[in-house]
Amino acid sequence: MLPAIIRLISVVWATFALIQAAEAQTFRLDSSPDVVMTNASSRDGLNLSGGWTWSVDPYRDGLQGFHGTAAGKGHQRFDPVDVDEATRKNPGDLYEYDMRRADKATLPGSWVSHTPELRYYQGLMWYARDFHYSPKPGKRYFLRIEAANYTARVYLNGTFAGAHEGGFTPFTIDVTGLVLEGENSIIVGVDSVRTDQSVPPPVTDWETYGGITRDIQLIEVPGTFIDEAWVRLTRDGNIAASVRINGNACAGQAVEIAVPELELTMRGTSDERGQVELRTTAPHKLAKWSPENPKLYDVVVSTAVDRLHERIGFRTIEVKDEDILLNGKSIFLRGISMHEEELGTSPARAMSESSARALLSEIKYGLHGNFVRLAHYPHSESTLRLADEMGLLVWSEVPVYWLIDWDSGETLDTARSMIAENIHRDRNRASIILWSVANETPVSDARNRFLQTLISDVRALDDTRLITAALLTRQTEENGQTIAHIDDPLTDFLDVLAVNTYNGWYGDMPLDAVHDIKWPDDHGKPLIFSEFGAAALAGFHDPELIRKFSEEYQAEYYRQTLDMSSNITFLRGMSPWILKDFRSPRRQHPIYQRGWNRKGLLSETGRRKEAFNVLAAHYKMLEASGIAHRATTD
Ligand code: GCB
Repeated sequence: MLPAIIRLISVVWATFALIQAAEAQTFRLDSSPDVVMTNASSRDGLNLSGGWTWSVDPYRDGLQGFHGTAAGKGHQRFDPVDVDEATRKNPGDLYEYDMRRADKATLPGSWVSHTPELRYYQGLMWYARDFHYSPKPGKRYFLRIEAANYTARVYLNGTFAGAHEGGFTPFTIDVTGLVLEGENSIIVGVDSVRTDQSVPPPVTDWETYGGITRDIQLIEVPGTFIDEAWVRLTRDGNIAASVRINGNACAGQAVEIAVPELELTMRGTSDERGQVELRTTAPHKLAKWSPENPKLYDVVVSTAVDRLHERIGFRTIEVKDEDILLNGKSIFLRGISMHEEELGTSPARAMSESSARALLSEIKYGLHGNFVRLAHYPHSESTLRLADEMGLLVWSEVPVYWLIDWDSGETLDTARSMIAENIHRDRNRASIILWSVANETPVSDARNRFLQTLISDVRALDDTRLITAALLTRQTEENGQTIAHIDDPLTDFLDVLAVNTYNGWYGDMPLDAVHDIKWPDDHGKPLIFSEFGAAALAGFHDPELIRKFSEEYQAEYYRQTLDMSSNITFLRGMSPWILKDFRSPRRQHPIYQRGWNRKGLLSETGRRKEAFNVLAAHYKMLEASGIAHRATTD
């Protein structure tokens, strides 16, 4: 018999736990975006991608006068004035810009491709375009920009409509009442400059690609609309749905979710916050999504006045001891890392669906892969949808990279918003199995606290995926043997351990010693090699010796590292660095690099290097030997 006080404590605790569970069901945080707009591209409205005029503004003259006061009339580039007409009327007026007659570029795409002078430009850029529209009474209107790098200010018909920080996640601004009948003007000021408080910080190992790099859309929805629908398979075999209605009449709405192919319908009524949580046992005939069978179902969410379509795959992902289980079966992740940068000699981060398909096809069909690490920031929604369709498992991450200002509350808020925007946008993607909160960050108490906050946000927003971070290791020498220790304190908070390891490329370890490194199994958790790699200039062969930057060196590095990996009993996957050579201003060897990080297995134009074949052969062997799906449960 428990003493009364202990019973009381357990009752209070149990009640608290129930409340906690109920709160977890709210599926939103303070850092969640006000408007999610699930499957935004399927919504009515107007795609505003295409021709925009641009005006470079390195001194931010359009925002501020030279004594720090507000910009004067002839400088306000957000003002939709027709400068030519205005100066005809008042010939004495002085304008030192003219957005209507400025040069034109096609958006989305970074300004690096507008003109060669902008190749290394960092600063403010103004973009403008006009569009014709007829807003309908009772409808609501939103401007959505899928990505503007790094901060953006949006003006509609001269009125400031909203701003956003973060170069890789979407933002949706309510412009109901600002859209006019007939001609409209939209002007966006995009500033690529990052400070030490930004995420990522100013120094990275990739090209910044300032500008508007993903689609721009004017969205039209009913006054009360379905803002978000997250539909998934839970680990206990239910189909669960969380829906959020936005609008004055959001409470008490009858909501229906149908998966016609499964003859499944769920119904509920939204609460006072416009939210509804539904769940039902998954039908027996449900075909689970996997790389081998990337089955997607049409899902229709409806209310009396709105209807939202999605394509969703259902699968489970979990960890059991040192295994990663996809649909209950142990899986080995045969992956590669990839930046959001299209093939070609002058990429501009204009990642169309066909550019993404070309790269993902090299992974799936060229390398025999089943996994991609989308580094080092959220990639475009269309790439994720493609991964769903093609059957590639995905690691998704936020650019909490290298040296973040761990003590800054603002930086933490920025990172929290980013991860929330990413998760809200992508929670319906079966392909994503891992959310990563950081890459190669230096251990400190402040950093640990920062990352633990992100981890608990991720757990609150998504209880169906696994959490990881790309960590660094500590190496020791014992009796002539190199031991790699994974002793970052963050390991306690991660579901899957991940490390970047570059022995044989960075440091002075000879190549033929790499295969012999030992990896003690100290955590009882699965490990992924989130990076390893060596650089080679495609076509560079030195007949005399195996040397850095030659294809032979890179290939031998892969052989050695893959050999090493085969001895690690708790290794469950890898995403070597990297699929394709990518732009990086840090890399300036005049012969081999010239602004490119050459660790790609493909050159910038897609030419396969020798190491590509080494990894492809390894993955083919793993696939054939069934290591891809080693049954450990049922
Ligand atoms: C890393 C970083 C990655 C770099 C890579 C390299 O560890 O995570 O962003 O590009 O190394 O090439 O050194």
